[in-house]
Order: sequence, then C-alpha cells, then structure tokens
Amino acid sequence: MVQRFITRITLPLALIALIACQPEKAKTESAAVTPDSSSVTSTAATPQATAVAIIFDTDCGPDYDDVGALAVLHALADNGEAKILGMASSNLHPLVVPTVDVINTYFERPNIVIGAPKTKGVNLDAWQHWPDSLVAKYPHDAKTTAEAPDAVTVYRKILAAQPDTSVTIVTVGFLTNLRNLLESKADANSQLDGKELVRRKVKQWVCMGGKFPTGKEFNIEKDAASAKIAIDNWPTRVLFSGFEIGKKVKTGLRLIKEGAKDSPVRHTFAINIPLAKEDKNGRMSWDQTAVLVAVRGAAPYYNLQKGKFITKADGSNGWQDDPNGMHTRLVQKMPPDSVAYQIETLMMHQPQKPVNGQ
Ligand SMILES: [Ca+2]
Repeated sequence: MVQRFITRITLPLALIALIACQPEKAKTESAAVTPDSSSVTSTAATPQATAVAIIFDTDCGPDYDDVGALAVLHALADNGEAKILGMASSNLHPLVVPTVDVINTYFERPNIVIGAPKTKGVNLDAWQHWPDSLVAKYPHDAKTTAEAPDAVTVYRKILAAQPDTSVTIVTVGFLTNLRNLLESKADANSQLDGKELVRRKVKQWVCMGGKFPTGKEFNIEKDAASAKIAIDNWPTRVLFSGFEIGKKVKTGLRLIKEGAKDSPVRHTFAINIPLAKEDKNGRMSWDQTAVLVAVRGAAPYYNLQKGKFITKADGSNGWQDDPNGMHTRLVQKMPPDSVAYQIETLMMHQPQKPVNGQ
C-alpha cells in the first residue's frame, strides 16, 4: 500500500510524509476507533428545505475511497439530503464507468448518467484489481468507459436544465472534465460558453485536491495542466478538502465486520484493506470528506480558512490566506475518529427504493 500512498503525494514528498507520520500512526494504533460521544449522536438527516443538487466527478480506480464516497452520496440521497443529478469519470480506464455503474445499480439508481472525457486524459488502473472483481460479480449495464457519453455534454445538459446558482459539483479525481467544461462553447444545450454556464448555474465546487499549506497531491498532480486551468479560471466559490484532511479519517474495518455481506461497498474494502499494512486501522477517506461537506456543510466537522489556492505547473500547490478569497479549505475541528464514525455509518447504509427515481 506504500505504493498507493506514494502515488497520492509522489516521491520524495511521500518518503518525508511516511517518516513524519510515524508517531501519529503509533498513536492511532493504540487508540480505539470509537466515536466521541459528545459529537456523534446520529447520522440521520438534518432537516433541510431542499436536497443539495450534486454532480459527482470521480477517477474511481487507482484508489477505492471513491467507492466509499459513492456510498456516502447514495446514503445522503436516500436521506433526502442530496439529489444526484449526474456523474462523470475523470479517468479513461475502461473499468471506471462500469465500476461506478455497479455501485449506482446496487443503490437502486441504475440510470444515473455517467460521462467520461473524450479528450486526452489520465488512464489509471487499480493495482489491487478490485474493479475487475466488482464488475465480474455485481449487476450493471455499462460495458466500458469509452462508450460513456462526453462528460462535457453531460455537464452542459444538466447545468442548463437547473435553476441558477443551484448545483454543487464534487470532484474526487482529476480536473480534466472541469477544464474541458470551462473551455466548452455554446451548443444545443445552452447558448452560454462553459465559463458563463458555470457562473450562472453552479453554487459551489467542492474539490478533494491539494495539500495544505503546501505540497503535491495526486488528483492535482496527475493532470496538472487541467488542474491549473480549472482552478485558476473557476468563476464560483471553491471548497478544498486537502490531502491532510482525509488522511486522518480511517474507515472500512467496521464496514467489513458489520456491513451487508452482499454489498459491493463492503466487498471493495474487504479486498483492499488486508493488502496494505498502512490500512490496518482503516483506509484513509479523502473522497468521502468531500461528499460529506458538500451535502451537510463543513460546520459540524471542520473549520474553514478562506484564501487562494496557488497552482503550479508541476502539480504542486501553495496557499495564501485571504479573508476575501474565492477559495476555502477545510481545517480540522472535530476529532478525525468522530468524522470517520459518521462517514462509515453512511458507507454502511443499505439501499432503499428511491422516491421518484432521485
Ligand atoms: Ca478518487
């Protein structure tokens, strides 16, 4: 699993981080992964006037926290807290869209549209080959990522049909699709170009990406050119969940022990966690944190720091504090084990027949 960790932050930063996190690991190993009872009472829905309208953009494959994030999103949709408008893959690998379709089908939403890039992009397999196992075992009908519709068209069609300033985009992979969306021209769906369509329709972009206050993180680094264009030109507020946030939130052990035996979510974690020593206390939950705060807001879980995400050509990033900045990043507030307990409870959610197909 060291391999996966390294791909997340890349050498030599990975080695520095591995050395730096040893005391922290030792501490986590000795602490029971139980919730802080003062802060965790329920994962039930907080009543909201309207569900948060979400487009979910994933690289689902190199790591498997994307599957956890999908489960959290479906749970929140079943709770009435989120409404899933559509999805996109930012990874060209053939198994990504079929894998996402497996999870959507399990959660009784087999017809969610899933787009994929029709441009150059990242094509990455999962070294543990867990997507192969999911696609072989569970029902789905998407055959390959290449057959998915153009993600830009998917985004434009969905955005054009939504009320102004209403859509939350959550990215937990590369920023290829958002770059392509920003650079898109008027089409049959909208007379607006991509940037104006986003400015009109998007309320917020929540991005699992970056390492703060400075560093190099996988989602940004793998398609650094697209990340730079997307972040530098995005016309709405952006909320970043950085590498350092999800790294401390460990999930999967309770899911494996107590989760439904027929669940592809449980199956994914049951395959992968035993393959990596660093996951013996649970897998890091980068992508789940982004979905959680996109739907429920950051306030119960994290403090916020406003500023500017500084993009660099090599895929590394910096950060500049600025109370008037368009960017915000999460800062730890609730103990990570408590966040993990809430996330893992959502990951263990069982499918319900959706109301009105939503
Ligand atoms: Ca991901």
